[in-house]
Amino acid sequence: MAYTVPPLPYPYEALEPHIDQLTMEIHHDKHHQAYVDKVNAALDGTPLADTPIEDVLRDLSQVPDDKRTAVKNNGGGHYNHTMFWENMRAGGGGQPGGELASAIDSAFGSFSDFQAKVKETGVNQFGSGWSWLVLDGSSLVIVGSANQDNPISDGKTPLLGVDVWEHAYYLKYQNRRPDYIDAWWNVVNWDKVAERFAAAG
Ligand code: MN3
Repeated sequence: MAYTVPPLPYPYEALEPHIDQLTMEIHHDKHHQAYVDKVNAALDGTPLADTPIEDVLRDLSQVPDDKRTAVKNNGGGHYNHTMFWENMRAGGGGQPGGELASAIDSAFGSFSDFQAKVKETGVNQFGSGWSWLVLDGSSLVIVGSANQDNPISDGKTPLLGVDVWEHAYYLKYQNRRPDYIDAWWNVVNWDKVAERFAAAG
């Protein structure tokens, strides 16, 4: 079964005014679709074509040499964006509760220190990439990644990722990546992040 772009779990305009409708349309329908088409083309006819994408990315050494870069980039793009859509919602934002909140406080000092570190990592990511909250063993850490690399390929479990590619914000924020990240906190679906945290623990 080839991979497919999952439908957005909310309307394109649902994240306004923080993420504009046109950005969501292009990002979901064009960018994500292109990653899916390209990873499908790369894996077509290989034994990995029926493997869940997270299992492929967890061990890229299983991918034939001549396809590995295409799969890392486009399979990563598929996985990262699937997570990204799920980790946002209309009327999101605020702060997490429960065990995730306590874990963030003990790892980073406070929720605002956590936010500052995610932002710093995203702002300082040179070129295209992501800023991630991940579980590394039992520790919460923040890491950046270039392009569509995903921490899952380094043995970590991603819980939350901010897409800092220009295509994620340029129409509305132009060069102002810091402003985009500030606004992005208003659409985070903390229930979903808590679910990932609970499943990984
Ligand atoms: Mn993107």
